[in-house]
Amino acid sequence: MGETLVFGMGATGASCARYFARTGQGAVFCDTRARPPAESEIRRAMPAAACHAGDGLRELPGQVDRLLLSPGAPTDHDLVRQARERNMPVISDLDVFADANRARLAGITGSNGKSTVATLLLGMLREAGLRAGAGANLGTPALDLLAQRNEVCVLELSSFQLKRSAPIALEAAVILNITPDHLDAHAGLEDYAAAKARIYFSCKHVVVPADEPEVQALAPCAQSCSRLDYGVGRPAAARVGIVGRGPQAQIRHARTRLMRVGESAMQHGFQLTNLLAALTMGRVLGLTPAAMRRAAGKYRGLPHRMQPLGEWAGVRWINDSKATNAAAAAAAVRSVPDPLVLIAGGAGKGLSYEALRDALMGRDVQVIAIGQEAGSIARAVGAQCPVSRSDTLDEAVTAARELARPGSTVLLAPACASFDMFSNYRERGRAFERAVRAIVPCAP
Ligand code: UMA
Ligand code: ADP
Repeated sequence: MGETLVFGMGATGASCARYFARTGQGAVFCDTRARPPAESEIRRAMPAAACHAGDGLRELPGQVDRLLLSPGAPTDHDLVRQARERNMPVISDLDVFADANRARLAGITGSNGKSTVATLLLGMLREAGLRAGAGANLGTPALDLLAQRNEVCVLELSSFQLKRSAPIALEAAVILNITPDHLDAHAGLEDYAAAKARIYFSCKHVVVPADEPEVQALAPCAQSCSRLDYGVGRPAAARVGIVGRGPQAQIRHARTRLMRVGESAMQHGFQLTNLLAALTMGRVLGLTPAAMRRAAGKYRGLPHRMQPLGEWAGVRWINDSKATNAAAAAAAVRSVPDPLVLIAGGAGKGLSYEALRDALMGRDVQVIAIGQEAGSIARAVGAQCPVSRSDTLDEAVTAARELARPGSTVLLAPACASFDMFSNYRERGRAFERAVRAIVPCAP
């Protein structure tokens, strides 16, 4: 058997090195970056393997008989063209994972909410007594999950991962929503949606949000799979829904009670929708309502996603640094009351801010725009509300303190990537938290 050329020396490349070392397979590694982040990790795992960074590799090495593309590796690179010309298999780490995997698999994709639903579902599986792990886009690369010997794995799948892999045999799969994101890397919204739709291709139980027409249009009607929808409407045989209002409302599938809304902290708006998604996935995976209820009751959310930082002088501070597109920021804005001070901006993805503008319409809100996109944000939302600009996140926090009044919420929901000022959304969220703590000494 020949060797695999692994394109990408990041987290995925490193997981390939560990897996190939463990299974005694040969590999060569390359990356267009001059200093790929996981090069030393790869050299440690496979000391004999060649690693080519930057422009180092121009021709496919003779011993290579397949090309493995990491999710961020460029598909228009000459090495990819050469592989296709030679009819060489072009695969992903998920293809290698799927060949070796023996665990039951649940897949989650969507533009927003993936990590939240994946980690909540993981909690439900564990609460049900199953040995379960979660990974792929979530952080732990899929090949590293193999070493955990799980009974069930939750795979958070990005459009890049889905597009680069053969359909994965998933026991249950959901597309949470489809709104514009990553369009710089896809041919358009249709191409992006088509990549997401691949999650349903080889799936036994298809889970579909009832209130997302874009996803409804992608759900297969094949007899080979079952389908269960979820939404805030009435429950039915084919839908997990809600009866009643407020915390006492019952979440049910047909007549089966799954839990009361008030038993979870995720009681409103998109958080409630995420709870319904996880419950519906748990339901088709055969989990008991009691296990799901316990997990939902314990779930406190992930850092940098609507993370409350505390309250000072009647002002609530919330870190939603992970809101990296307009739809996410719009959902965040809709989930908090007025008066609102919104800090938004960062590095653009070539997307429109229309969704954010619509969410701000008629609200008592002041926007503080930051980063490269400050001008575009100001142009997009300036007709709806007052917009000021700050040069740094620290300055924006100081300005927010001036603008906020008792009862206000200050929300960081950038609607943008972070790469103009930070290395990722986590660093941006931590910087926000530090800045808030520096001026708000009473925050816990
Ligand atoms: N890159 C190059 N040249 C290369 C290879 C990569 O310039 O030859 C650049 C790409 O532009 C990309 C970056 O390097 O932005 C990282 O690419 P990678 O393929 O090396 O990424 P990994 O470190 O392997 O991480 C990937 C996912 N990253 C991306 O899809 C960009 C991680 O998702 C995932 O956790 C990891 O695999 C394990 O499965 C992160 C992510 O940002 C969280 N995902 C995007 C998102 O959620 O919006 C899709
Ligand atoms: P992902 O992994 O898809 O990026 P996360 O669960 O990390 O999703 O949430 C990222 C951000 O998206 C959150 O901070 C919030 O602003 C927004 N969000 C979460 N769930 C939803 C949803 N169901 N619909 C719209 N926006 C959402």
